Amino acid sequence: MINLEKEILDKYEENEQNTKNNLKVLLNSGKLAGTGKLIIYPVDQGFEHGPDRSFSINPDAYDPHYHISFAIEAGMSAFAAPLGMIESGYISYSNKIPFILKCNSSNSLGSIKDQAITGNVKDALRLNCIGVGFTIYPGSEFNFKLIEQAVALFREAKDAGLITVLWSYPRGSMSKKGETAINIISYAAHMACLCGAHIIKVKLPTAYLEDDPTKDVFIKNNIKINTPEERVKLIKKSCFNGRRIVVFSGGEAKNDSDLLDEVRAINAGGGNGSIVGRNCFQRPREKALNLINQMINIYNNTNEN
Ligand code: FBP
Repeated sequence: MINLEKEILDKYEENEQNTKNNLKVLLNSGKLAGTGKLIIYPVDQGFEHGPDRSFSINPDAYDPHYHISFAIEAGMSAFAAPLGMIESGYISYSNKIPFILKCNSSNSLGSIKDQAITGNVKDALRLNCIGVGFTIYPGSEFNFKLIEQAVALFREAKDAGLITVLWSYPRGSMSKKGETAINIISYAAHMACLCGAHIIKVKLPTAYLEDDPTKDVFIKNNIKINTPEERVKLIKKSCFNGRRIVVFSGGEAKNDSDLLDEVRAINAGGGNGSIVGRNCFQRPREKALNLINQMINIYNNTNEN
Protein backbone atom coordinates (compact mmCIF):
# COMPACT_ATOMS: atom_id res chain seq x y z
CA MET A 1 0.00 0.00 0.00
CA ILE A 2 1.41 3.40 -0.89
CA ASN A 3 1.26 5.86 1.99
CA LEU A 4 0.18 9.16 0.48
CA GLU A 5 -1.04 10.70 3.70
CA LYS A 6 2.02 12.86 4.43
CA GLU A 7 2.24 14.01 0.83
CA ILE A 8 -1.39 15.16 0.99
CA LEU A 9 -1.10 16.83 4.39
CA ASP A 10 2.02 18.74 3.36
CA LYS A 11 -0.02 20.48 0.66
CA TYR A 12 -2.17 22.16 3.33
CA GLU A 13 -0.22 25.09 4.71
CA GLU A 14 -2.51 24.98 7.69
CA ASN A 15 -1.42 26.70 10.90
CA GLU A 16 -4.11 25.42 13.18
CA GLN A 17 -2.73 22.17 14.63
CA ASN A 18 -6.18 20.81 15.52
CA THR A 19 -7.32 21.23 11.93
CA LYS A 20 -4.28 19.35 10.71
CA ASN A 21 -4.94 16.67 13.32
CA ASN A 22 -8.54 16.34 12.19
CA LEU A 23 -7.40 15.99 8.58
CA LYS A 24 -5.07 13.24 9.80
CA VAL A 25 -7.95 11.54 11.62
CA LEU A 26 -9.97 11.55 8.42
CA LEU A 27 -7.11 10.14 6.34
CA ASN A 28 -6.47 7.44 8.94
CA SER A 29 -10.00 6.20 9.48
CA GLY A 30 -11.84 3.24 7.99
CA LYS A 31 -10.53 0.65 5.61
CA LEU A 32 -8.76 3.20 3.41
CA ALA A 33 -6.68 4.55 6.31
CA GLY A 34 -3.25 5.71 5.20
CA THR A 35 -3.87 5.40 1.47
CA GLY A 36 -4.72 9.04 0.74
CA LYS A 37 -8.13 7.85 -0.47
CA LEU A 38 -11.48 8.37 1.17
CA ILE A 39 -15.03 7.19 1.03
CA ILE A 40 -17.44 9.46 2.90
CA TYR A 41 -21.04 8.41 3.62
CA PRO A 42 -23.43 11.39 3.35
CA VAL A 43 -26.99 11.09 4.56
CA ASP A 44 -28.75 14.40 4.02
CA GLN A 45 -31.06 13.12 1.30
CA GLY A 46 -34.00 13.12 3.77
CA PHE A 47 -33.68 16.89 3.62
CA GLU A 48 -32.78 17.19 -0.06
CA HIS A 49 -35.27 14.68 -1.51
CA GLY A 50 -37.54 13.68 1.40
CA PRO A 51 -37.58 10.55 3.58
CA ASP A 52 -39.88 8.37 1.50
CA ARG A 53 -38.14 9.07 -1.79
CA SER A 54 -34.86 8.31 -0.06
CA PHE A 55 -35.56 5.45 2.33
CA SER A 56 -38.78 3.56 1.51
CA ILE A 57 -36.93 1.19 -0.84
CA ASN A 58 -34.95 -0.02 2.20
CA PRO A 59 -37.16 0.83 5.20
CA ASP A 60 -34.41 0.17 7.78
CA ALA A 61 -32.84 3.33 6.40
CA TYR A 62 -35.45 5.53 8.09
CA ASP A 63 -33.39 4.94 11.25
CA PRO A 64 -30.31 7.18 11.63
CA HIS A 65 -28.53 4.40 13.57
CA TYR A 66 -28.85 2.19 10.48
CA HIS A 67 -26.69 4.65 8.59
CA ILE A 68 -24.06 5.24 11.24
CA SER A 69 -23.63 1.53 11.95
CA PHE A 70 -23.54 0.86 8.20
CA ALA A 71 -20.78 3.42 7.70
CA ILE A 72 -18.76 1.84 10.51
CA GLU A 73 -19.27 -1.72 9.29
CA ALA A 74 -18.42 -0.75 5.71
CA GLY A 75 -15.17 0.87 6.85
CA MET A 76 -16.04 4.34 5.58
CA SER A 77 -13.70 7.24 6.30
CA ALA A 78 -16.42 9.52 7.75
CA PHE A 79 -20.16 10.02 8.17
CA ALA A 80 -21.62 13.37 7.05
CA ALA A 81 -25.14 14.43 7.99
CA PRO A 82 -27.31 17.33 9.16
CA LEU A 83 -27.74 18.24 12.82
CA GLY A 84 -30.67 16.00 13.81
CA MET A 85 -29.17 12.85 12.36
CA ILE A 86 -25.82 13.29 14.09
CA GLU A 87 -27.55 14.27 17.35
CA SER A 88 -29.51 11.04 17.24
CA GLY A 89 -26.40 8.83 17.31
CA TYR A 90 -23.26 10.70 18.27
CA ILE A 91 -23.18 9.27 21.79
CA SER A 92 -24.00 5.67 20.84
CA TYR A 93 -21.32 5.72 18.16
CA SER A 94 -18.83 8.00 19.85
CA ASN A 95 -15.25 7.53 18.54
CA LYS A 96 -16.33 4.77 16.16
CA ILE A 97 -16.26 6.93 13.02
CA PRO A 98 -15.46 10.61 12.32
CA PHE A 99 -18.54 12.81 12.00
CA ILE A 100 -18.88 15.80 9.66
CA LEU A 101 -21.76 18.17 10.38
CA LYS A 102 -23.55 19.27 7.21
CA CYS A 103 -24.36 22.89 8.08
CA ASN A 104 -26.84 23.79 5.37
CA SER A 105 -29.55 21.92 3.53
CA SER A 106 -31.99 22.35 0.73
CA ASN A 107 -35.36 20.70 0.28
CA SER A 108 -37.30 19.83 -2.82
CA LEU A 109 -40.66 21.10 -1.55
CA GLY A 110 -39.55 24.58 -2.55
CA SER A 111 -38.47 25.46 -6.07
CA ILE A 112 -35.68 27.93 -5.36
CA LYS A 113 -32.02 26.92 -5.65
CA ASP A 114 -31.04 27.90 -2.15
CA GLN A 115 -30.07 26.28 1.13
CA ALA A 116 -31.04 26.98 4.76
CA ILE A 117 -28.40 27.09 7.47
CA THR A 118 -29.14 24.18 9.79
CA GLY A 119 -25.97 23.86 11.86
CA ASN A 120 -22.89 25.78 12.94
CA VAL A 121 -19.42 25.42 14.43
CA LYS A 122 -20.78 25.36 17.99
CA ASP A 123 -23.01 22.41 17.07
CA ALA A 124 -20.11 20.63 15.36
CA LEU A 125 -17.93 20.96 18.46
CA ARG A 126 -20.74 19.87 20.78
CA LEU A 127 -21.29 16.77 18.62
CA ASN A 128 -17.58 15.91 18.51
CA CYS A 129 -17.37 16.34 14.77
CA ILE A 130 -14.04 16.60 12.99
CA GLY A 131 -15.40 19.03 10.45
CA VAL A 132 -18.23 20.93 8.83
CA GLY A 133 -19.81 20.56 5.41
CA PHE A 134 -21.61 23.16 3.32
CA THR A 135 -23.23 23.33 -0.11
CA ILE A 136 -22.91 26.13 -2.63
CA TYR A 137 -24.88 26.29 -5.87
CA PRO A 138 -22.59 28.13 -8.33
CA GLY A 139 -24.83 29.73 -10.93
CA SER A 140 -27.96 30.03 -8.81
CA GLU A 141 -29.41 33.44 -8.07
CA PHE A 142 -28.30 32.90 -4.45
CA ASN A 143 -24.75 31.80 -5.24
CA PHE A 144 -23.06 34.94 -3.95
CA LYS A 145 -24.83 34.66 -0.60
CA LEU A 146 -24.04 30.92 -0.35
CA ILE A 147 -20.37 31.57 -1.13
CA GLU A 148 -20.21 34.30 1.53
CA GLN A 149 -21.87 31.98 4.06
CA ALA A 150 -19.45 29.16 3.22
CA VAL A 151 -16.41 31.39 3.68
CA ALA A 152 -17.75 32.75 6.99
CA LEU A 153 -18.49 29.26 8.31
CA PHE A 154 -15.09 27.96 7.21
CA ARG A 155 -13.29 30.89 8.88
CA GLU A 156 -14.95 30.03 12.17
CA ALA A 157 -14.45 26.30 11.66
CA LYS A 158 -10.72 26.67 11.06
CA ASP A 159 -10.40 28.86 14.17
CA ALA A 160 -12.00 25.99 16.07
CA GLY A 161 -9.69 23.38 14.53
CA LEU A 162 -12.29 21.78 12.27
CA ILE A 163 -11.87 20.67 8.67
CA THR A 164 -14.10 22.02 5.93
CA VAL A 165 -15.87 20.20 3.12
CA LEU A 166 -17.61 22.05 0.31
CA TRP A 167 -20.28 20.45 -1.87
CA SER A 168 -20.04 22.57 -5.04
CA TYR A 169 -23.09 21.86 -7.16
CA PRO A 170 -23.72 24.14 -10.17
CA ARG A 171 -27.41 24.88 -10.46
CA GLY A 172 -29.77 27.50 -11.76
CA SER A 173 -28.35 29.50 -14.62
CA MET A 174 -27.23 26.60 -16.84
CA SER A 175 -29.07 23.82 -18.66
CA LYS A 176 -29.77 20.58 -16.72
CA LYS A 177 -27.04 18.90 -18.80
CA GLY A 178 -24.80 21.85 -18.00
CA GLU A 179 -24.93 21.10 -14.25
CA THR A 180 -22.47 18.24 -14.83
CA ALA A 181 -20.70 19.67 -17.91
CA ILE A 182 -16.92 19.49 -17.59
CA ASN A 183 -16.38 23.22 -18.10
CA ILE A 184 -18.95 24.04 -15.41
CA ILE A 185 -17.77 21.44 -12.86
CA SER A 186 -14.18 22.53 -13.34
CA TYR A 187 -15.20 26.14 -12.58
CA ALA A 188 -17.29 25.06 -9.56
CA ALA A 189 -14.47 22.90 -8.15
CA HIS A 190 -11.96 25.73 -8.44
CA MET A 191 -14.30 28.17 -6.70
CA ALA A 192 -14.66 25.68 -3.85
CA CYS A 193 -10.87 25.74 -3.40
CA LEU A 194 -10.91 29.54 -3.43
CA CYS A 195 -13.52 29.48 -0.65
CA GLY A 196 -10.88 27.75 1.47
CA ALA A 197 -12.37 24.25 1.53
CA HIS A 198 -10.01 21.48 2.59
CA ILE A 199 -12.09 18.93 0.72
CA ILE A 200 -13.99 19.60 -2.47
CA LYS A 201 -16.96 17.55 -3.46
CA VAL A 202 -18.33 17.67 -7.00
CA LYS A 203 -20.37 15.48 -9.29
CA LEU A 204 -18.43 13.38 -11.78
CA PRO A 205 -18.42 15.56 -14.93
CA THR A 206 -19.53 14.49 -18.38
CA ALA A 207 -17.73 15.38 -21.63
CA TYR A 208 -20.51 17.83 -22.47
CA LEU A 209 -19.44 21.47 -22.78
CA GLU A 210 -22.03 23.97 -21.66
CA ASP A 211 -22.28 26.89 -24.04
CA ASP A 212 -20.86 29.68 -21.92
CA PRO A 213 -17.72 31.87 -21.95
CA THR A 214 -15.59 29.01 -20.58
CA LYS A 215 -16.38 26.70 -23.50
CA ASP A 216 -14.11 27.99 -26.28
CA VAL A 217 -10.79 27.45 -24.51
CA PHE A 218 -11.53 23.75 -24.20
CA ILE A 219 -11.56 23.53 -27.97
CA LYS A 220 -8.83 26.08 -28.62
CA ASN A 221 -6.41 24.61 -26.08
CA ASN A 222 -7.38 21.04 -26.86
CA ILE A 223 -8.08 20.25 -23.20
CA LYS A 224 -8.41 16.49 -22.89
CA ILE A 225 -11.87 15.60 -21.63
CA ASN A 226 -12.94 12.58 -23.66
CA THR A 227 -12.66 9.91 -20.98
CA PRO A 228 -13.89 10.02 -17.39
CA GLU A 229 -10.29 9.59 -16.25
CA GLU A 230 -9.17 12.66 -18.23
CA ARG A 231 -12.03 14.65 -16.75
CA VAL A 232 -11.09 13.64 -13.20
CA LYS A 233 -7.51 14.71 -13.97
CA LEU A 234 -8.73 18.11 -15.12
CA ILE A 235 -10.81 18.59 -11.97
CA LYS A 236 -7.79 17.76 -9.82
CA LYS A 237 -5.81 20.31 -11.83
CA SER A 238 -8.51 22.94 -11.30
CA CYS A 239 -8.25 22.19 -7.59
CA PHE A 240 -4.93 23.97 -7.16
CA ASN A 241 -3.03 21.54 -9.37
CA GLY A 242 -3.67 18.60 -7.06
CA ARG A 243 -3.14 20.46 -3.78
CA ARG A 244 -6.66 19.80 -2.55
CA ILE A 245 -8.53 16.61 -1.74
CA VAL A 246 -11.34 16.05 -4.24
CA VAL A 247 -14.12 13.50 -3.83
CA PHE A 248 -16.84 12.71 -6.33
CA SER A 249 -20.48 12.04 -5.50
CA GLY A 250 -22.18 8.75 -6.25
CA GLY A 251 -25.42 10.28 -7.53
CA GLU A 252 -28.67 8.42 -8.05
CA ALA A 253 -28.76 4.67 -7.41
CA LYS A 254 -27.25 2.81 -10.37
CA ASN A 255 -26.02 -0.71 -11.00
CA ASP A 256 -22.82 -1.97 -9.40
CA SER A 257 -20.85 -2.16 -12.59
CA ASP A 258 -21.60 1.43 -13.66
CA LEU A 259 -20.68 2.77 -10.24
CA LEU A 260 -17.48 0.70 -10.09
CA ASP A 261 -16.48 1.94 -13.55
CA GLU A 262 -16.83 5.48 -12.23
CA VAL A 263 -14.70 4.60 -9.21
CA ARG A 264 -12.00 3.12 -11.48
CA ALA A 265 -11.97 6.38 -13.45
CA ILE A 266 -11.77 8.49 -10.28
CA ASN A 267 -8.88 6.35 -9.04
CA ALA A 268 -7.04 6.36 -12.37
CA GLY A 269 -7.51 10.12 -12.75
CA GLY A 270 -5.99 10.83 -9.32
CA GLY A 271 -9.25 11.67 -7.53
CA ASN A 272 -9.19 11.12 -3.77
CA GLY A 273 -12.35 9.08 -3.51
CA SER A 274 -16.09 9.07 -3.33
CA ILE A 275 -18.92 10.42 -1.29
CA VAL A 276 -21.69 7.96 -1.79
CA GLY A 277 -25.11 7.85 -0.16
CA ARG A 278 -28.02 6.63 -2.27
CA ASN A 279 -25.94 3.90 -3.88
CA CYS A 280 -25.56 2.46 -0.37
CA PHE A 281 -28.84 2.92 1.44
CA GLN A 282 -31.01 2.27 -1.60
CA ARG A 283 -29.57 -1.28 -1.74
CA PRO A 284 -30.05 -4.10 0.76
CA ARG A 285 -27.39 -3.74 3.47
CA GLU A 286 -25.36 -6.83 2.45
CA LYS A 287 -25.27 -5.79 -1.19
CA ALA A 288 -24.23 -2.27 -0.21
CA LEU A 289 -21.47 -3.61 2.05
CA ASN A 290 -20.23 -5.73 -0.82
CA LEU A 291 -20.26 -2.74 -3.18
CA ILE A 292 -18.30 -0.56 -0.76
CA ASN A 293 -15.82 -3.38 -0.32
CA GLN A 294 -15.24 -3.47 -4.06
CA MET A 295 -14.81 0.30 -4.11
CA ILE A 296 -12.27 0.03 -1.30
CA ASN A 297 -10.34 -2.59 -3.26
CA ILE A 298 -10.19 -0.30 -6.27
CA TYR A 299 -9.01 2.69 -4.23
CA ASN A 300 -6.53 0.43 -2.45
CA ASN A 301 -5.26 -0.74 -5.83
CA THR A 302 -5.70 -4.30 -4.63
CA ASN A 303 -7.19 -7.27 -6.40
CA GLU A 304 -10.83 -6.39 -6.96
CA ASN A 305 -12.22 -9.88 -6.30
P1 FBP B 1 -25.57 10.67 -3.23
O1 FBP B 1 -24.42 9.69 -3.22
O2 FBP B 1 -26.83 10.08 -2.72
O3 FBP B 1 -25.69 11.33 -4.57
O4 FBP B 1 -25.20 11.77 -2.15
C1 FBP B 1 -24.39 12.83 -2.45
C2 FBP B 1 -25.17 14.12 -2.31
O5 FBP B 1 -24.31 15.22 -2.44
C3 FBP B 1 -25.90 14.29 -1.00
O6 FBP B 1 -25.10 14.81 0.03
C4 FBP B 1 -27.04 15.18 -1.41
O7 FBP B 1 -28.17 15.00 -0.64
C5 FBP B 1 -27.33 14.71 -2.79
O8 FBP B 1 -26.13 14.21 -3.33
C6 FBP B 1 -27.90 15.79 -3.67
O9 FBP B 1 -28.21 15.19 -4.87
P2 FBP B 1 -28.89 15.97 -6.06
O10 FBP B 1 -27.98 17.09 -6.36
O11 FBP B 1 -28.97 14.96 -7.15
O12 FBP B 1 -30.22 16.41 -5.57
